[in-house]
Amino acid sequence: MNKEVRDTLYTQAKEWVLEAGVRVRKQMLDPLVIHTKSSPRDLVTTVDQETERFFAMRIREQYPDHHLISEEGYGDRLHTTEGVVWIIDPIDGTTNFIHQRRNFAISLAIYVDGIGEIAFVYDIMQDYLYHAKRNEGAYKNHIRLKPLRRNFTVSESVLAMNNRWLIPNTLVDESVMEQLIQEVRGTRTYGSAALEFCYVAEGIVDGYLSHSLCPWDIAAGMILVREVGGITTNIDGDPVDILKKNSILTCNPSIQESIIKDYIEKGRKA
Ligand code: 2AM
Ligand code: CA
Repeated sequence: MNKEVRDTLYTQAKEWVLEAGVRVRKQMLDPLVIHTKSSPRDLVTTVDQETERFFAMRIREQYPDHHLISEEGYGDRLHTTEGVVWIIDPIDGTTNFIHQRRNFAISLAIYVDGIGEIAFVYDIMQDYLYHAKRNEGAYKNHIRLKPLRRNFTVSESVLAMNNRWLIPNTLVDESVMEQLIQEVRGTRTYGSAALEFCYVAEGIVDGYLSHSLCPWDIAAGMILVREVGGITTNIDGDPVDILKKNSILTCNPSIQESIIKDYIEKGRKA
């Protein structure tokens, strides 16, 4: 994709993200209509659905040859990353949206032949727009994010992770994760994967670990983290498959190897 085409696409996507933000803020004034999906913890509101529809209709009309991967059913079932693929979560952090009315975001990424070209994560309530174009750096509103700090250890880091790592799970022995939590300066749980990626990119946390995330939770965040020198893999250090669910470690390179070798590998369940 040449620069001119990409810049036009970026401008259009940005306009839609900001417009969707205005709509969400307005819709929040009315009572939310909430449904459960796979479990009582897996929630969706009509705002999630309407926001996704907003994007899907515009993309399909303006770019009929582009593809869409998204959470709430308006997307395509893709088996390849060929072509231009929009990857959208209309509301990332739906539990926060419902219970806290903050700490949720619109996540929108555009991949071309599997390579992340454009990213937006919009924290609607704070009015923070994180954005990036490949090889042009990452920004929070008009401020360019700095390259990630280097040469520090796990004991000097802050990690984003949730407490599911401490309850019986199939991935990593809980006692090993307890050791990791004891070693770091602190842990934080924000409840929006897209924002947690932004915080890694911003350097306010040094890594984020999750058991299982979908393409729309990570697609934009991975681009933002990459643009400041961070790395995103699964928890074994292997590349992420953007078409599937993955375990996730997005991280500052200074501590990535140690988190995998000194902790995850030691407690990895079969
Ligand atoms: P969502 O709000 O768009 O569903 C919460 O820790 C983070 O994990 C959120 O980004 C949430 O995205 C994501 N997530 C993915 N699958 C989930 C699930 N089954 N239940 C709750 N959160 C999920
Ligand atoms: Ca969502």
